[in-house]
Amino acid sequence: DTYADNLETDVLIVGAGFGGVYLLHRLRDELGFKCKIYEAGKELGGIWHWNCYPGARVDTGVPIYEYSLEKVWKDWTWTEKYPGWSELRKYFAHVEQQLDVKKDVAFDTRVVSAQFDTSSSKWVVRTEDGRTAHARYLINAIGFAAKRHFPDWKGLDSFKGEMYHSSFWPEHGVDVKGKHVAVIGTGSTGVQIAQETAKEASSVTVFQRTPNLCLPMRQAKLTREEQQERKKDYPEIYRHRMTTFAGFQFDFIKRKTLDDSAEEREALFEKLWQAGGFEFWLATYEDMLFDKAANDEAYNFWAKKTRARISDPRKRDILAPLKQPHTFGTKRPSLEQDYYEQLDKPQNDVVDVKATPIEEITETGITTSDGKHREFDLIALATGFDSVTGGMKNMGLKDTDGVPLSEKWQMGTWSYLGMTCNGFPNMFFLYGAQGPTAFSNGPSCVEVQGDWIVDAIAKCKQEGVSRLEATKDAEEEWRQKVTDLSNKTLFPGTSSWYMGANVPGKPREQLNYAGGIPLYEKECRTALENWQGFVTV
Ligand code: NA7
Repeated sequence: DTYADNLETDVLIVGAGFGGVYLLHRLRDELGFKCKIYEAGKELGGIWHWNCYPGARVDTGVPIYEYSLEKVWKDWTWTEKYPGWSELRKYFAHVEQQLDVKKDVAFDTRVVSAQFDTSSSKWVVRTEDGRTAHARYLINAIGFAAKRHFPDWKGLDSFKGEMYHSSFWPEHGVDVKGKHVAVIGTGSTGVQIAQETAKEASSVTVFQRTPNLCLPMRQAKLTREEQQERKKDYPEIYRHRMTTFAGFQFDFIKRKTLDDSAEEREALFEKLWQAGGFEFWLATYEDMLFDKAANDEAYNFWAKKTRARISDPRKRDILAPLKQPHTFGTKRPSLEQDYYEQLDKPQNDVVDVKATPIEEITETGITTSDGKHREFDLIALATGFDSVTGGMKNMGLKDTDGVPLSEKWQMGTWSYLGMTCNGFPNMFFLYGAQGPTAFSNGPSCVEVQGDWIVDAIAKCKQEGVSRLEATKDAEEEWRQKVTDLSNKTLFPGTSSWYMGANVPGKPREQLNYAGGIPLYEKECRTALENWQGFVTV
């Protein structure tokens, strides 16, 4: 029984999003392991279960943001190029129909502690409501946004209107008609909430600390026929996505920005801009994220295009300043449809909270440091997450000496291959720290790492290995590799959640592997060949 007080299983997976479901399917259905999933939410889907705020939508176009499993894509049809959250939920219902996952998922089950018992060589995992599971392998598939971030503003609890963090949005929606809405934060989430609520609310005021250098989404309706027609190419599309840096259908072009003439550059930028989506970010010149002069060209093009869409000069200078607020693409650009036009409307506003930070949330609204108090009916907190590491630090994981992972990772993050940790034998994680995570398409990352984890577990079984553990040296080397790769890029110079810089007190370090999926896969596969960097017992 999946909900047993004392659950015995070969593999315990935590999280039933893209990662957990993929692992369960491969380990259970292809390799015959006994597998269970513990999931804190009430349904499959991970972030698409939690994210039901207005406008929540995936920023990766069909058919890239989905499983490469033919069994799943064969009979599935999307209605839009960039699907919204409710369609992603339907996708997971379809996944359930095809893969029959749920019988092995315990929902409403939050893990609060886990430690490897060296005498039995099994993980002992406890849940919030007092159940215990024993498993030979533990896999954390909790995603990179499992722990919410709330800044500690004075008076946060005193607001008498409605206030929701984006990932706690009421499932059945909130009627914003006639309401004055504040959106705090301009990450992908804040941009989507502002753009969508502006269509119905009386007013929307965005509190922006850093401008999001948004790219045009160019949403499109999709027909069943055109998708059916394209499906003959899907196997090749999915094979190809693993050969690209970020696991997409496109890749950086092998040319440097300043090698082209100004006209050629303008023409390429225009082409990428018209294509929409992430192309202007990830299908551009190969030096854009490495060279400041190259990056300036991208920023200037972005600013020219975006400023032209905003008629109010004050708003224009806040949303799309002439002076680059940070190097282009070193914070996650959101895709937008009419974000700028919506905020340009007279009833809507944008407040620059870098210039005048939020000082207090009151019973009726928000006070900024210039003494101005603005009243609202609803405050949307789009302030993000303790991204990448926060979730795993929050699960009560302890190493074999009883030292919490939160302590091990207090001054920085140590892992091997972004999937294993010294002191945590037979534990794997994916779509987390020091993997391609934030620099890749989620399903691509999950499949690269998931396949590796599946093969590692199969190899352990085949070789009679009862305990697989990364060495300390291997961790040090991996951390160095992650840092070196990042230091060649422009990412370290920008305060972003990629660098742990969004949560006060969090160590500043690169949290993601910046070498791209093909190189990452090669490194992981080499290590697997002869257990390089591991101790096996
Ligand atoms: P993000 O991208 O972390 O965005 C959070 C936003 O909240 C960001 O604009 C922050 O400004 C802002 N923020 C955070 N703390 C404050 C304070 N104290 N004052 C003002 N503004 C603040 O989270 P999202 O949910 O939008 O997106 C998460 C990822 O999920 C996304 O990148 C996708 O990959 C999917 P800052 O930029 O730090 O100045």
